[in-house]
Amino acid sequence: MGSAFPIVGVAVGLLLAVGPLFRAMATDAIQLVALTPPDARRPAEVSIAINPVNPEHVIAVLLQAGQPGQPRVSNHAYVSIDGGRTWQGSAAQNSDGRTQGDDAVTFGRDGTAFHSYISFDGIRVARPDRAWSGIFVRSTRDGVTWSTPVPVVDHINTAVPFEDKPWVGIDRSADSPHRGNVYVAWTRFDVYGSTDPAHRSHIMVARSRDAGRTFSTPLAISDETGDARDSDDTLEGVVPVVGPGGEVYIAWAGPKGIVIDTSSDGGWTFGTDRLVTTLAGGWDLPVPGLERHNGMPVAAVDLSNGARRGTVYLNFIDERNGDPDVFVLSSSDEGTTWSAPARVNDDAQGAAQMFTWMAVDPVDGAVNVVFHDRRGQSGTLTGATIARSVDGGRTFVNHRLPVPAFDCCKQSAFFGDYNGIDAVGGHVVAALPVLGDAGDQRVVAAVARFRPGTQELQ
Ligand SMILES: [Ca+2]
Ligand SMILES: [Ca+2]
Ligand SMILES: [Ca+2]
Ligand SMILES: [Ca+2]
Repeated sequence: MGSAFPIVGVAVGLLLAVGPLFRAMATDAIQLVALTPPDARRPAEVSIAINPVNPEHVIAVLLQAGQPGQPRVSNHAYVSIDGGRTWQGSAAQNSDGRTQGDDAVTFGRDGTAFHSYISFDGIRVARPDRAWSGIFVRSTRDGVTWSTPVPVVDHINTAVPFEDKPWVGIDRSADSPHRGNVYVAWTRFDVYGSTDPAHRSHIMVARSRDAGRTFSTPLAISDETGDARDSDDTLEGVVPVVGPGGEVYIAWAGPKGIVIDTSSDGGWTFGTDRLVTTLAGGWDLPVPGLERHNGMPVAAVDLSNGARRGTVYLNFIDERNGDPDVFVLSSSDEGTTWSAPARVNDDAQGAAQMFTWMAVDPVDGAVNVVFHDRRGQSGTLTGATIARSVDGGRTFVNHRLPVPAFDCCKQSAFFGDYNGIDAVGGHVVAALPVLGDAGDQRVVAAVARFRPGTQELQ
């Protein structure tokens, strides 16, 4: 199902203004294109991955509201073979007509991509007609043809417990004894949204040692549980990442702040959770005009052959300065000790930054971050920024994306939980939802090509 359709990429704004006056502006060389077609309904929560074998091949996955007669919300995959300039998309399999979302995509070392997502029905309903709660993984070589989705976990005729917010990570290191392992981590709600203190949230992990064909029994790795409300005191935000020696890092946000747990045996056992940082205001950070906004942590490891190979990075948003700011901190000793957080956005205080995501380039080790940004705007007008560090996350250069400022407040927009970004060899592709003048929501891609290891845009 899901016919492919071509999308014409549109280079916007300053690309056309090539006068000498504009050449010095950072946005000159950043290209903004449509990722979703005009008939995509409320696309959001996009994850994006660049193929390390062929960096012109890029896959994005996201959720979209259904057309009449289709499931309420379902997921789609979009593919580019020209580095992110043009895209074509198709709907994911959804034969049960469930609600699908929380998409994540990651490439393995050999150019196989894995897509994880939730697939459910019947939450927040006392006696639903239909109920399911599953997490699935499928794989692809080209982004067009996908394997049959494999359940990591799937409850039939019930959404208790509710399995939520998964992320997929791959061991891509040639030196790892566990290379090729596929890890999926997520939040298990005893009862989703429950205020009963007996109902808890847990961080779960499962692994596959056969390229996603089968998964292990889920293992609870969180030493302390959270509540089940889907807010500050709920355990959420896992992004499993793997270091050069196969060490697995899983960080999440909860009542104490961001904690991390690690595995040194390929995901068979995990250890004692360690606190990385407190989160001022928690991870649930409401901002005007958005249905939901959070600062859950994003993890990445430097797999380059540079000086910082093996450094673990965490990216998050909190309100330690009084309003939402984006931060990055790092560990060069496998998560034992952490640097002080560096503020990524370089504006004065007072404006909200939102929906951060981070990619550490496996070629040059640069740290690339994307977020929505209200700096320099009045009220709820919103733009977007990518920021890049070539000094191990200590300092960042901010580049305003050529996104026309849009007003979230005309409608309470649902952007989900995250944006997408990936980077290979200085080629950075970010994807995020924006609103048009008529309030129409679409996902755009920003393509930037930096000279590897530098701040210089090509
Ligand atoms: Ca979500
Ligand atoms: Ca643990
Ligand atoms: Ca909060
Ligand atoms: Ca701010």
